[in-house]
Amino acid sequence: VCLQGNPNASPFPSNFLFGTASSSYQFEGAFLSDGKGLNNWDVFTHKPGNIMDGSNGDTTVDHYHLYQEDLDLMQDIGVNSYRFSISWARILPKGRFGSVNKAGIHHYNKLINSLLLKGIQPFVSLTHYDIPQELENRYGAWLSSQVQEDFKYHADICFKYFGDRVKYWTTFNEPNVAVIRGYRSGIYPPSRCSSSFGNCSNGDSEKEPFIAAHNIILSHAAAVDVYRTKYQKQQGGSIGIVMNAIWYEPISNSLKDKQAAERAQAFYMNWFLDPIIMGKYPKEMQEILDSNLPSFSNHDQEKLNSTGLDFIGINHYTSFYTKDCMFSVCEQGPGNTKTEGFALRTATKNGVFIGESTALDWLFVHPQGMEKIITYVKERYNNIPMFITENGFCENDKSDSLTEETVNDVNRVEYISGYMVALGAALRKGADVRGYFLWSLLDNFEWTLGFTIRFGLHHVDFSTLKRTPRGSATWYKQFIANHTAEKILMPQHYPGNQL
Ligand code: PNW
Repeated sequence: VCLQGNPNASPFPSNFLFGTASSSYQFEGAFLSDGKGLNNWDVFTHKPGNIMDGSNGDTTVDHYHLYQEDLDLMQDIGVNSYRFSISWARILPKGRFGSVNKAGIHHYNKLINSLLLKGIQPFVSLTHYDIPQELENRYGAWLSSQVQEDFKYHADICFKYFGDRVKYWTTFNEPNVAVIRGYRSGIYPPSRCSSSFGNCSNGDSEKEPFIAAHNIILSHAAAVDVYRTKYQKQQGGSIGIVMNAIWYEPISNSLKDKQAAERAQAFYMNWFLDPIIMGKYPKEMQEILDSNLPSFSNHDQEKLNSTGLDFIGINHYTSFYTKDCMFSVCEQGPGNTKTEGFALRTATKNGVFIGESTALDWLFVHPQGMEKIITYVKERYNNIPMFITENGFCENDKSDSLTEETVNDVNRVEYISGYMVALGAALRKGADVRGYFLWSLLDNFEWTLGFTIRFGLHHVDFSTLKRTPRGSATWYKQFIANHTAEKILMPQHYPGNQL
């Protein structure tokens, strides 16, 4: 049915992917089962003081064993896709320095086959912040160019064993967040930083994030190269990368603040996407960082040019105001350093927040940011296909008890519906967005915050592992049903005060 021109028609194309997202470390548990090797997060969470509530991902929601139950929950919601990541150390306990763990292959085969039986498309990340600890110990993981060989090897094995059924691959999840937190502030493994940026002095916050990023970009290119040359033709899938994307809103209309917002994007998202898509780092980074920014050899350059991307995955949750600190004098604060492009990020303007604040200090409810970031990516990267690979809302709830308030999650529903309106608006303006994945199906292990905050469409009691649907699960189910029926009335304006 052609509903184009009908202003009330659903803006979502009929083959749009609606799903939920997860990651292996946050969901699987079974950290020592069936031959899995230790990864960087296993080691990190076991060091006292690293995780707020002293917890770890040893068991978490035990998705490794309970995945059938979780797939039933997905089927009940009516999603047609599931985004998850493969635990690298489950496939290759010692990277390329040991053998392939057949039990790991077997596990993901079962998961993928069960998904397909339910008509749910697997959408798979090759890593989501995790790397076998062996590679950290041997050569310092992302700081060494040797890692490119290991990532390529891992990718090759995943394509070989799973690529006949997996049609959507992503190489990395949010490498920008991983390197900023792992090598600048030091709050994620391998906990490296200089004292001016974090609570450690074992690294170099001005150089190492750029070295790690450089190796990640080249590892991505190596994996895409393997896919293109050995697999893509017969398997017929596509491959992309997932970036964390914040909308940076200039705090004023001045040219300086607009340029600051542009620098903030350059030093965050475009840092990875520009080299992968256009073969070079953003000019703002080149100008400001000079010798702290690694350069690509001719050989690297050729690799980048010949590999590229089939789509961009965007994890979008939040927006910040951005203020110029390169040409104007301004206060110290996040973003106002040479390493970050002298662009101060702030949640308030004249004392008013950019959006409602939440349980996370970086998460503000600003649905317009969704439309703006999609439009920005569309324009910068020539209308490349996009997927919203994560979006979601968390609440602060340290207790496992089920209350009316925890089940009836009206704030989450309000957040998601607002962001959906914004996504719909971007689609109507012609953005080529092909899917949306909610973070997340279940409450789960939220990295350094442990189990203190909850992102789930389902509540999980972490002592019994019982899953209970929240109001948002019902809401999402209804939303998908309406939009796949192609007849829903989709509001075209943000509710009341949001514009
Ligand atoms: C993502 N930000 O991290 C991760 O991919 C997930 O593993 C995680 O559980 C989820 O979002 C919720 O935190 C983010 O600064 C890190 O905007 C940083 C930001 C957003 C998401």
